[in-house]
Amino acid sequence: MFGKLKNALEKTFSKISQSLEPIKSREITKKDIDKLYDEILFSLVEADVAYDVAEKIIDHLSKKLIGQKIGRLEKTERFIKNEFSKILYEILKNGEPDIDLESLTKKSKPAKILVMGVNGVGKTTTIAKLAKHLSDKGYKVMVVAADTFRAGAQEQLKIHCKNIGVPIFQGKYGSDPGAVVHDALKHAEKTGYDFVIIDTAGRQHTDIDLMNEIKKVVKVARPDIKILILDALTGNDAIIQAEEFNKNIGVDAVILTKLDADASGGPALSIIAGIQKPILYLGVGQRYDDLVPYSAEYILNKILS
Ligand SMILES: Nc1nc2c(ncn2[C@@H]2O[C@H](COP(=O)(O)OP(=O)(O)OP(=O)(O)O)[C@@H](O)[C@H]2O)c(=O)[nH]1
Ligand SMILES: [Mg+2]
Repeated sequence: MFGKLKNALEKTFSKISQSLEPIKSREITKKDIDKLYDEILFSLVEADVAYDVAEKIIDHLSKKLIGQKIGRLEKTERFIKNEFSKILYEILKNGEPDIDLESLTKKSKPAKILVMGVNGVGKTTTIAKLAKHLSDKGYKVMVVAADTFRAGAQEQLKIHCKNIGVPIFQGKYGSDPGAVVHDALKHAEKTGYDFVIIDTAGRQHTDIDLMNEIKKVVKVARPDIKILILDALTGNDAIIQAEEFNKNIGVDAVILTKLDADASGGPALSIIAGIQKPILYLGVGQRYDDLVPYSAEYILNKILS
């Protein structure tokens, strides 16, 4: 996970400190940094960090370095690493959520979680992980298979639910997902569930009909939280997905999946920096327990450890 970015940063730290070594006797000037600017930018962009994020990191670093006096090489390298770590932490901290799923049950019962996103990002798998997580904590959870569109979607969720021991409310293929959700919620209210998690069909944000369809589901479900699933591997496109879903449906929080498959790290960092939404969890594998709460520390450790 994140090897490419980690290597790029390590190289950058030693490159900057080596380049600054000859000017030991005086303070670092803007001119010294300007000479290095393109090189640092290039190494970050090469590790798939979005251009504007890379610029933000370097601008911060420049501000910190200008006026500093350089000490021994190792000391300089440590200083640079420290400053990198601070700016990365600041960027990553923005994604930390001020909401948590469990608190939703305090204001509504059942608490309704709507999960949405484009095709194949990991919605159904993440729902199984979430359902298991909440059920393990002692909550009564029901999952709704409102993907009545893709062949096999109902069966896929049914297998997950059987594996984790959580009940499923299924719909018929081709039926209106809004109607499935309506019936499911009626059932859940009667039965006394704490959480209802709604799985929806994958849809491209450019598909007007399918975006209208999910608007209808939202109207019927009145979810307590609308979670957008984003695939860490999609990089910049994930930011566009977040903007479009937010504009059309409203996004309360994000879960970023497939971090384990992100050999680079740059795309994940760029998504976290770019989406301007709280990130609840990270998907870090295909097993049910491969879901970790998002924190700046977690990502920072993966990038800089
Ligand atoms: N490595 C890895 N794979 C994941 C993760 N989350 C989901 N996947 C895999 O991604 C693939 C698609 O997952 P689904 O859960 O079916 O995705 P979906 O968004 O429901 O797909 P549609 O319903 O077709 O839109 C599956 O092979 C999952 O095992 C993750 O965190 N890490
Ligand atoms: Mg699915």
